[in-house]
Amino acid sequence: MLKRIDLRGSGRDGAGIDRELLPRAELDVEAALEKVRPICEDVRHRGTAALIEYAERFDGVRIERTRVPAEALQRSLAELDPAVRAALEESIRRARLVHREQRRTDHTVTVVPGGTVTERWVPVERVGLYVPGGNAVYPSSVVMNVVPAQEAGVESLAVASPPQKEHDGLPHPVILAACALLGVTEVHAAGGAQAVAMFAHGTDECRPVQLVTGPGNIWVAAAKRLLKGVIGIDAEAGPTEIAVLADDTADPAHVAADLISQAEHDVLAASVLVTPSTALADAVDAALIEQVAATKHESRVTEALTGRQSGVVLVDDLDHGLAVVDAYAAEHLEIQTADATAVAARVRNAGAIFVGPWAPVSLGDYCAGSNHVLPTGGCACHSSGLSVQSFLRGIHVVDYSRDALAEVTHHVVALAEAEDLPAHGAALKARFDWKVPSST
Ligand code: HSO
Ligand code: ZN
Repeated sequence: MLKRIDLRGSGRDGAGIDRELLPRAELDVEAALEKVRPICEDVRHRGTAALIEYAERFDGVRIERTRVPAEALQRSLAELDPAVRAALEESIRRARLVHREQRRTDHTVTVVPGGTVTERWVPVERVGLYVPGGNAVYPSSVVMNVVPAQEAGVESLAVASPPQKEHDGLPHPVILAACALLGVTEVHAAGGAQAVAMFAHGTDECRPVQLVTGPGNIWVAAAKRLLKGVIGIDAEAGPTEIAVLADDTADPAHVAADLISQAEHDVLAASVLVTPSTALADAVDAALIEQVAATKHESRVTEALTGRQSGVVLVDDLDHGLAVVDAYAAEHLEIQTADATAVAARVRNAGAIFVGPWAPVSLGDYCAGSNHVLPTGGCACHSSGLSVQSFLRGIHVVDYSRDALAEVTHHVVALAEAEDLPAHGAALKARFDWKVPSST
């Protein structure tokens, strides 16, 4: 079922693997920019009136305001399936345990006697979180975005999600219930690019935010790219991806199930198995054929697994496999090998690593305590997933005494002159009655 890429004996370490052998799908966000620009401008000028019109045009529903009334939030929570409520509560509890530990404390370094630099960690004051509402309704993503923001100390948090025709123009009720469980009180029925513009420019119902996070479709990605600068944004999320590094100790049925689990998201999702064992590759393939036939979203999964972006990579040994998974830099990487902990410790590039037979990616999607908003498209080689840090800014606070400044003035003056910026040096000299040289 999966195409096979045989790197055994090739001497190839997998460099460029995602460009040639397993090319990741790319969305043409640039092309969407031109469509999104007038929508964002319109929201900037006409505010809520524009959002109401776009709800009718794009979501097919008449709304009177974007702000979801408090009673609707409470009603959705009251009507939530108790099993889903219990699961969300556990997901939130575990995520809080992990993210609380990511908080940072201010740190002061005494550079010289009387001269200190403190790094002060300050949360962004107001954040907008976008939650998609189309094919994918992911209350778990509400948890993964809201929990780190709250643990970072963000004071004001607003959620936007598309108005749903089936729900009287309110966002999906499970999204509303998740917001209520998390203590989010400001939710707006707004979707697509117009929701990002609402966050960026503000309306009479929604104060502008400073940072927008959360997944979304191509229009949301284009609006984020367009308005970056007016607002901060998180990374642009691409299709989800799973790589499994496995040897013949792995259970092929479990490996197959995990590959299918992420293929279920999207026809463009990437499922990659890297193994030195042809026996495992054969067994996983057989298990895939059996399991895919029985899975609910069979056609989507089949398209993802047979797409150019998915496949089995045969490698010489685990060292070779590690080089390949590092080159690929998967969003999610499972290690299903003997001594998985030691193998996992050697991985350099991955959004998140799932160690051994009892840590499937689906656990991390919902209830491990880890965050599931992770770098895709190979960005795991330079970026991290969403965390408390994503909502903090480190501000350097510089505090020098007269003596500490006097002692370093000649160095500042020398560097300023080397850069032909004598006024920089003069700013220090002026404090010590140094004569400012005339510029002849
Ligand atoms: N695997 C997705 C997150 C998700 N899975 C949400 C299920 N719901 C990207 O990490
Ligand atoms: Zn998932």
